[in-house]
Amino acid sequence: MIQTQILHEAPFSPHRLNKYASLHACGNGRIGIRGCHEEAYTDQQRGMFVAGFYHRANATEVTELVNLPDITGMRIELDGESLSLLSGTLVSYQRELRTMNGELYRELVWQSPAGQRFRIETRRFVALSPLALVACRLTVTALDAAAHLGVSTGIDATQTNSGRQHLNERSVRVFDQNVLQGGYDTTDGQQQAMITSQCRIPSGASSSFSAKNRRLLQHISLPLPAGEAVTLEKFSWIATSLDADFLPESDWSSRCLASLSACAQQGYGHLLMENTRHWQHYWQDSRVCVTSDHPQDQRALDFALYHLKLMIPAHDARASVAAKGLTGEGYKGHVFWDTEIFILPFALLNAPEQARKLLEYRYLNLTQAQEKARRSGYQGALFPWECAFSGEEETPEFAAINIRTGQRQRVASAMAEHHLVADIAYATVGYFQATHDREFMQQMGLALLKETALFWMSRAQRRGDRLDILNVIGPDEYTEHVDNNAFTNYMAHDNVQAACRYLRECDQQDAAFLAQAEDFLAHLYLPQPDEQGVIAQDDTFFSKPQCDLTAYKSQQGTQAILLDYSRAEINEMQVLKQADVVMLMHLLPEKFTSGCLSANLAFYEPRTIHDSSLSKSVHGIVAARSGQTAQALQFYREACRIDLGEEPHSSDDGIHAAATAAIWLGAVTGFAGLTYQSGELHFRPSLPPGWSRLQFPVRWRGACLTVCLEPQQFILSKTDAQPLTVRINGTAHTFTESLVLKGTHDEN
Ligand code: IFM
Repeated sequence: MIQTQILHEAPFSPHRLNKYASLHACGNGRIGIRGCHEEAYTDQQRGMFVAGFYHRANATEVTELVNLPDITGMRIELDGESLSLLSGTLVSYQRELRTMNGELYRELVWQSPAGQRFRIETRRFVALSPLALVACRLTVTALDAAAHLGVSTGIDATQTNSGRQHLNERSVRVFDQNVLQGGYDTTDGQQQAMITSQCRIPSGASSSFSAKNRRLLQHISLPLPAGEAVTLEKFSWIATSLDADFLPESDWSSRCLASLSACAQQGYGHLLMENTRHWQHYWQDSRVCVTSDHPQDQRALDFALYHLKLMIPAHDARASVAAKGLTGEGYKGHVFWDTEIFILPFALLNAPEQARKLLEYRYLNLTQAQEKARRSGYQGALFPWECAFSGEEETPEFAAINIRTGQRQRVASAMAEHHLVADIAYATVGYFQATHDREFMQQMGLALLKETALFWMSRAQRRGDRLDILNVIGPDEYTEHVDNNAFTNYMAHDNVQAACRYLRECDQQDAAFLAQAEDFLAHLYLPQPDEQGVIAQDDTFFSKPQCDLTAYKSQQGTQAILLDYSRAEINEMQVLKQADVVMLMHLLPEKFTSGCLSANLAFYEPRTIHDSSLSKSVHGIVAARSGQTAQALQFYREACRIDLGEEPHSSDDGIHAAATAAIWLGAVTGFAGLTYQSGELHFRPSLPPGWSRLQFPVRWRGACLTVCLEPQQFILSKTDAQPLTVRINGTAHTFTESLVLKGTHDEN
């Protein structure tokens, strides 16, 4: 059994309710359930989400991932007193997420205001298989004297997305005095959800049911003999109209009842054992192991891989990864470049078929992207900056209101943050490099590459002898509407180059396209490093004044600078929200020297607040690649703390999916220096101080590799005997089963 790190919450604090609801979420890539307590607390935000289940509440709102009716809530009454950790006395408390099997576990002793002590244990998990199953268990022991237990639980459709109600209750029923079922339609009638729940209650318990005010509940009442543990189990089946086996109403209802009953019969313990088996396969195949003087490093990696499993919808190409995964309402559940650039590499090198699905998601939305390009006056495909289910642009028109001015700030990303187009092409190339999946290339990849390339070719403007890309927002969202953002130009160039290459290789020559593309490649302006090795972020960046960011850096992640300056003012200063040129160095490191990486890191980092969670990790990777391992480790650990740090509200509306994936990226592409974009597997190992071993698996063109780095040696092994060529610090090595190299660490 692989004992991955447990994520503890201790002690209980009402201030951290929502942070831990996000961190302690359970899920399986299809369903995500926030790790809320069974009993209610005023500020606690419950949440259950299904990947791809989006809806727009009304014309003034944006589409969002629907917060579905709640099934985990329980009102627990002990001798007539409602359990609340804010009343009575909390004698002992322990809550932990068991990443090794996906179970959220809580054990506490509570002394009620009347002075009676009870031991309470709650457990829950979302099954990895079947993907519709959720299991919960409550065990109560009266420690002092016999008592009475009352539990009310069921399906609570008063749940909203922060007040926005997406669902109409279509039907509620109780079957056989035992099973609850609620049928819900989105208010536009386009999607349906069917939730079925059933409790296994001890003999001697009595039960009644109620359906009132959108709550379908079972009320269970039973005696608690002194010192005897009493257990209640609850199983739920979450079905939606997105499911492959979705059926017309009555068949659907009975199918859900039958599926749930078959699982419930097995009982919580057996189902948990099955779930443990599935999670153990996952850990066996994907775990990154680090031997470090800092136990938090392994904990961060286990946390990241746990949540990566929860966020990637491996079952359905119509859904992708939301910016908060399925752990909260943040960013409305929309999909950003975070997926292709931060999350997809993990899928690609561990379960490539999942990376293929993420790209298929974009391919399925190609027509909408072509339409967006047309509407904006361009050719090819302009993918929406924020995407949900329809493939349309979902970026809200306005950001949150500024309560001092009463003004809403327009969000310009949908109009100008176009680098996403090249990011998708970049991921397409990476997928092909790592898999040589020719069928994908023929069916989807070439279309993605060509349409994205056509976009750039129409987007660039000829000024004199060169082509410029004007009026864009690069990754740094504090700098808007600039010309020749270096990141965008280099990535666009890479995009068009890849389109030409693969169209030629796949014999899909289109003479007119290739001629136009060659002209684009020859003339697109690619800003070069200056004498210090620094590349200008855009045409005007160097002419802007630098300002002291100390105060803002100390509050990074909070966007505190927006309280002191308007966006227009920030735009005129050398202030970065997040990695931009440094991001370019991360994605296309082979285009720049190690000295150039260091120079840009040194120049841009003091000007970067890291107000985006996508920033720190990338600085860490570039620092590692340029041999500055101590600095890299510092960035890495700070990036790990975005969700795992002490800040009580950092993750209230969901974990940061990209930052979570970047914990894996930092270890693998940073400290092991793994790259694959150019076609071969490259390593540039640079273990940081305090790390004596780093080991992780890689799937590469059908082979299963294990990579192991130690300070003085680098070991690669694989299970098949096919020769494979890899590059270590630039030197090619061909091996069959294993490769052991001494003294490989990059000293530059
Ligand atoms: O995609 C990011 C963007 O780069 C910075 N703001 C948040 C988005 C979602 O994570």
